[in-house]
Amino acid sequence: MKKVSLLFFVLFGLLVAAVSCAQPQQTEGPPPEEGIRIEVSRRGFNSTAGEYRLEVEEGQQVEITFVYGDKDFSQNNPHIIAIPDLGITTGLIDQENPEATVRFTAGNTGEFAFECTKVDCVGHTNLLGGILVIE
Ligand SMILES: [Cu+2]
Repeated sequence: MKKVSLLFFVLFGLLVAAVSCAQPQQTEGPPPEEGIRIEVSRRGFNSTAGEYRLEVEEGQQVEITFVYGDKDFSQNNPHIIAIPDLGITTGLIDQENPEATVRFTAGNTGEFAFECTKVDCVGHTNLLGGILVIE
């Protein structure tokens, strides 16, 4: 009888070990926020001339990558994107520097304009209607 109960405990132990090994690994903390990518071109933000709204949650860690979208254009067409009320600006976005990433925490709720500040870019008026909505 002792041998049987010993065998039972050994088998039970192996079963517990097998099950716990099969559990997927838990990662600590919430998953990182997905980065937001917005194409910037003479056609507008993501080819949207006029108002372009981007909504984020209050308190969210925001990462926006602005991507040069004028590669199909005959000339280099540099842009600089700013969110003036949040004191955020990219460097030059052009053929040589086709991506610019900004990171910030979405603080107070509200609507904050973002636009191209390179006034001589082709299609400039299509890049004046960005609105970051923090809700
Ligand atoms: Cu521009």
